[in-house]
This record gives sequence, structure tokens and C-alpha cells, in this order.
Amino acid sequence: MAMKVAVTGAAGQIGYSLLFRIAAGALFGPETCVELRLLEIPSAINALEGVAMELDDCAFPLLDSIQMGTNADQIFDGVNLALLVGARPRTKDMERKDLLDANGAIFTAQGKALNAVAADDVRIGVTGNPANTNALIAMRNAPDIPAERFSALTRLDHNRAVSQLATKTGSRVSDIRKMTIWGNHSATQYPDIFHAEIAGRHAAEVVNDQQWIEQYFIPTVAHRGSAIIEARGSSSAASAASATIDAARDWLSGTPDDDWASMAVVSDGSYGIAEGLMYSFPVTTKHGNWEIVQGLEINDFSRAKMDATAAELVQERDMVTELGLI
Ligand code: NAX
Repeated sequence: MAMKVAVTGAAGQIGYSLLFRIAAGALFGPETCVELRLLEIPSAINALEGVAMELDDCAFPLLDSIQMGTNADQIFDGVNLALLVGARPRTKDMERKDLLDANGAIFTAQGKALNAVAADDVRIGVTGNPANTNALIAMRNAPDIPAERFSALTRLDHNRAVSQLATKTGSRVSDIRKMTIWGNHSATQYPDIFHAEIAGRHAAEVVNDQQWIEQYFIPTVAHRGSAIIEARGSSSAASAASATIDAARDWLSGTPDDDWASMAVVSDGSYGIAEGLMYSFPVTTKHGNWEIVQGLEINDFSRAKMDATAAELVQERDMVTELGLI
């Protein structure tokens, strides 16, 4: 049976990398066909038709069909996976509240549409920024979909952290396990190596350099998005698409026994994070379900960083509550 995968913002930069990977089988492997459901706004439909022509021209054996449109109720009908990538970017002289409001309009509508028409087993991954709060808005507007089916993307931050640690220690990325991103996909996020392992050894002991952690590693990971804009002239796209794939694939097919992933999911109060916040935790996954890794010891340094990023998410949640979006 084919999997129905919706992608919003499909004509955008990330979409241009993401769709070809999905159609080539990167999410479900070489045995499972996919039906793509692509949602855009009217002004981008022409461009989207061009992307669909290119998808056709790849003659992907696993790509059963492509449906495009601007109506979320039609595009989300029966979808098993929805990757919500399209969002309203921040423009000059836009306050944070205006940004949340503009995106609120998108994610309330998409949450309601998913609630009405998605398949019973739907999973929803939000990449569009501000990702955590957009996911919270969609979740709260979809009361019939279990809250655990919503997640926001912090996998790009996770992958960036793994890569930085590998470079610092001269190890292979495949030797690194148990990296954690805590909190918001924003500059307050906390990339945490205190539980990470490099070929079975404690990463923080291998690094043995608190100054590097505080003054290089954390800011480099947290501000990587801006560094890419500075260098490339536009924001991360291929790496964001790759992380979107990694996150969805691991969610559906499971994390390896000796590893975990970072995903922003609804907090159950673990690690003292307010219940109901969409906060990035270390999670293990199996058969499309996730569990927050329990029992990690949190040192004072980590605690302060985890609380600071939680405080930002509380502020965002309070703003969208005030705006009547949740
Ligand atoms: P683009 O501006 O290239 O594409 C966004 C697309 O979304 C556009 O084609 C636009 O027409 C469409 N769109 C806008 N409103 C829509 C709606 N209501 N329904 C359907 N489509 C809609 O941005 P791109 O570079 O692809 O980035 C997409 C989003 O990902 C942005 O919000 C960006 O900030 C966010 N990112 C998130 C990352 C993460 O790690 N969570 C990292 C990369 C990226 O910055």
C-alpha cells in the first residue's frame, strides 16, 4: 500500500530538496510507494507545477502520484504523514508577536484540516518556523489527533551538533551517539554533550574542554542558521530537508537500540519542563511512537540552559494564547 505524504510549502527551497528524497524512497525504503500531496499558496502554484514536472522527469519507480493544490482539506485527505514546511518568514519591522500571529493563521487552519481529514495513523512533523510554537498551535487545533502525533524539527540542530563534535574530536559521525538538543529551535536551544558518547566513551571527557563547549560548540550550533545565511545568501535548505527526512524516518521506523534522537514533542513534565510545552527532548522511537529518555543526570550548567530555553517557549505560548490561537 502506498503511503500518502503531504508536504506544505512544497515550492520553496526546502521542498526542492525534500520532495526528490521522499520520491526516491528515503522515508520508507525501497519497497514502499508514495503518493505526494503538495500544498502551496496560489502565488506559488505555477512554480510548484514546475517542480512536479521535474519529479515526473525523474521517473522515480516508487512515486505513484502527485496531487497539488491550495486547499488543505483536499490535500490532507487521508494522509499518513504531513510535513509542514511552509510558513510565513519574518520580514523587516515585524515583531515576534506579528510573526507568531501570521503563522498562527496558517497553523490553526492546517491543524483543523488535519483533524478533519487525515488518516487515523497520521504523524505530523513541523519544520516551518517558529517550529515549536507552530507545532503547538497545530496540535491544539486538532483535538481528535493524539498530541503525541505532533513534533517540531530540532533534528537539524542535532545533526549540526553531531558534526561539530565529530570534527572537534577527529571521530566519525557514525561513532557519535546520544546527542541531545533541549528546548526551542532558536538561539536559546541547548545542545548537550554531557550524555553523548563517542565510540562508547563519554563525549564530555573526550573533549575535556568546558571553554570549547561554552564558547564555541553551543554558539556555533545555535547560530549555524545565521552563519549559513551569511555565507550562502539564503537559509539552510538541503540540510533542513535532510534533517526533516531523518526525523520522520526515525520516528516511523525506530531509533537504534544504543542511540536516541532529538525531537520537539509535547512535554509530560519530564525534567521539570512545564507540561504541554512543545520542547525538544532526547527520545527513543518505535513503530511511530516516541518516549522521552528518562533518568539522565542534569548538572547545574545544563539545568540553567534547559530552563532558559523553556522560558522562551513559555513566552511564545503565552503570546499565542493571548492572540487566541490556542
Ligand atoms: P521558502 O520561503 O523557500 O519556502 C516556503 C514556502 O512555503 C513558499 O513556497 C511559500 O509559498 C509556502 N507557503 C507559505 N505559506 C503557506 C501556506 N499557508 N500553505 C502552504 N505553503 C505555504 O522557505 P524554506 O527555505 O523552504 O523554509 C521553510 C521554513 O522552514 C521556514 O519557515 C524556515 O524558517 C524553516 N526552517 C526550519 C528549520 C528547522 O530546523 N526547523 C531550518 C531551516 C529553515 O530555516
